[in-house]
Amino acid sequence: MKLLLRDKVAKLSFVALLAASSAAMLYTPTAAAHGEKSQAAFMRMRTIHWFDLNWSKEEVKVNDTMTVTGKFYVFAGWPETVDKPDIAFLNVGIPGPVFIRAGSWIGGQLVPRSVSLELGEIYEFKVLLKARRPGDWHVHSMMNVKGGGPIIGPGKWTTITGSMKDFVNPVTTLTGQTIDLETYNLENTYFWHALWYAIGLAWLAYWVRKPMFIPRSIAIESGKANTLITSTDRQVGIAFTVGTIALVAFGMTSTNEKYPITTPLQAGLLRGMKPFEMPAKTVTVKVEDATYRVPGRAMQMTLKITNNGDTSVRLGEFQTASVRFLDSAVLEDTTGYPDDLLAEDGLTVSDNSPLAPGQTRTVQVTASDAAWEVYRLADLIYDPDSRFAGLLFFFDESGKRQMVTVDAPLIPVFI
Ligand SMILES: [Cu+2]
Repeated sequence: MKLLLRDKVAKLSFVALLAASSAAMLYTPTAAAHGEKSQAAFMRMRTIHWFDLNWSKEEVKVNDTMTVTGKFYVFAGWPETVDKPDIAFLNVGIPGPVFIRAGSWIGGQLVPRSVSLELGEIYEFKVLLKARRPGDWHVHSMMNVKGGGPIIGPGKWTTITGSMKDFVNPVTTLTGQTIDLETYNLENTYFWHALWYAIGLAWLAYWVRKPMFIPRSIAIESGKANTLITSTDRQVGIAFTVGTIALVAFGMTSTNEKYPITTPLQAGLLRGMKPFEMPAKTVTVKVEDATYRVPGRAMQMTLKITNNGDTSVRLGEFQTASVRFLDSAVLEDTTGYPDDLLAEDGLTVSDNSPLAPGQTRTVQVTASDAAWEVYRLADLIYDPDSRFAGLLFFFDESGKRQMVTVDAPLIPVFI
């Protein structure tokens, strides 16, 4: 009696677990952000440096499009622990399909598939997005690197207005038929899912009715395993097998008849992407030392800057992991860069007077902002290889910009 009760409980728990796990698969809650802050700081600082980002709209209606454009520098000092971007895919980081990606380009070339990127090069990119689901969404640029994971760029809040009911995604197939990908053959998808689900449940229901677990174990141990399966069980088993094979065969024939022309999903790798040429560098920078002061949330670098050009220059910006530290006396942001990633006055230079051609000057540069902690970049100091890297932007008298990269060890200071 006791045994039977225990078996019933076990059966019920099994069914409950099954129902719960199926329900969990169907339940997808809305996520507002994507854990960009929890990605290791060294990944954001030493892999892909995103800059000159522009989100063409802050508010967009369902079915309207917007673009995310900018440039990214594939860091020359790519960490050894992350696979090189030999196979990479330009993407966007958004909470699910709230936009559809209508197209993406690197260096003007359409990149619907993976690309091979060269370390030390700069590339220009553009992603065209079409609004699908209303709401406030954080839209990031993103590079998926095989063996490296998704490398996320800066995110900006974008609002989609309107109603998802109105969303359409028409495409013309190679056979000249125009279909709406949003709803195309949806009934068929629902039908087949429901059918296989029902068959699966029927199969389980048939066996769950019988003694399970403990009685079965006892029967097997006492050498009565043969008694567990009746001839009806065998017939049912055969019926399910034959039925499944017949259903698959029928599905395949009817699909082939209805759609005689199909092409496989296209994959492959695009090589030789065109890099973006930045103006020639005339400034050289040597990092003498760099420290991060934990209590002050500030990074201090001693930089030896040499100007080999023919016009004087000033340091206007330091950027790392998408956080921009500006010296407002030299540079003000007019692009609407996300506030939380912009330290408008976060860059202090001990002497930022114009550095004349031919001159060398050693300066103390401090990049301070709550972003070090908020974006968890300071976690870097707990890495076994605690290095930082970033982009320095210098501006000459006519406002022309040049970019210099820095890459050096970072020593934490706790007092
Ligand atoms: Cu985000």
